Amino acid sequence: MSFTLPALTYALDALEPFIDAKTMEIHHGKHHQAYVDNLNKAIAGTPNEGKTLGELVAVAGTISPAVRNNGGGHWNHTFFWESLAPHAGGTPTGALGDAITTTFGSFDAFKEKFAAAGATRFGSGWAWLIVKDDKLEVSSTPNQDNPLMDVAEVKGMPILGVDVWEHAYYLKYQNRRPEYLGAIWNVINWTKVGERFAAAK
Ligand code: MN3
Repeated sequence: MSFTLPALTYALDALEPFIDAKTMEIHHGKHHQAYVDNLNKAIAGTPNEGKTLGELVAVAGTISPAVRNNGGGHWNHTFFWESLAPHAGGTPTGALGDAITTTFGSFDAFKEKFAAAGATRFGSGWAWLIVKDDKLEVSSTPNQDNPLMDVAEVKGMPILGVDVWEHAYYLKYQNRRPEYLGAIWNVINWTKVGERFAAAK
């Protein structure tokens, strides 16, 4: 059994104008596909073949860099596509909205902290909102690492992840990563993030 690229649940141009169709086409169809293909190659004929993606990610520090990077890439991008939706964004409500206000002071303060985590991640990586010891926390990881990995500086259960690799925004935003991180709030699927929050508690 090998890993496969999950189909998007929305059209490539559905996140316009915030994330352009060409970026989505290349990001999902080329970059994510490559992580899947390279992960399958890296585990073929090894004891890691047949393990779940979650099992591989949990032991990232003890497996080959190819499995760590491509397994992380597959996990992170699958999670990212599900974190986004057309006609989404707005302000999270319910238990998640309350927890964000309690933890960060306000939704705007949270957004600032999250964007800062993404903007200051040197090189390529990810910004995260995680649940750690029943509390919300903002963190970031390098490359294709994530907070579920044994190697993560800050470990926890991710409920939102945003890709800050240049391939995620360069066609539209070029070097303006903060602008991309400002626009992405328009397409965050807070319903999904709220479900993850409920499951993580
Ligand atoms: Mn990416």
